[in-house]
Amino acid sequence: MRMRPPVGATSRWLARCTLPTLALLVAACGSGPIPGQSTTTTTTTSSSGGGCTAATAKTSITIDATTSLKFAPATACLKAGGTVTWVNTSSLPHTTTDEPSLAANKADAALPAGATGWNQLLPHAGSKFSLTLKTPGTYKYFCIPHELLGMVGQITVVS
Ligand SMILES: [Cu+2]
Repeated sequence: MRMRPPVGATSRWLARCTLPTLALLVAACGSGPIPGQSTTTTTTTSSSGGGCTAATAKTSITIDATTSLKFAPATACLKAGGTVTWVNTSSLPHTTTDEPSLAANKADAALPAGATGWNQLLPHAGSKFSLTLKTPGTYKYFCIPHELLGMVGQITVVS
């Protein structure tokens, strides 16, 4: 009697393992870091952690809504009760908005518990909007037309 190799088992293994593995490899090659290329680990100073303290917080800050579809500075540190003023420095309409219900990406809007959101159009160059933030915590806001292009900002308020 001859022993036959388990052909059926092998082809089942091939179908089950090899193909998904190949697909995984292709996916990994497509999206993973390129070997040999240095992956820079950017240490972002999260303003909710280090960086923003009562000592470094400002009582008034100005944030530009720019032509390059950014808030500048993108992160700010404000003393509780301080005033933030947005200025449209571009010829495009922008908004400054912190209303979770208006965010395409929920992570782009955040308010400390008990704080009130806002939504203000800055229609043209020179448009300004000022707001006093009394409640300490992290405020994440965005520009409605440019949120998905990365026009988001964060203000940390400390007491
Ligand atoms: Cu905008």
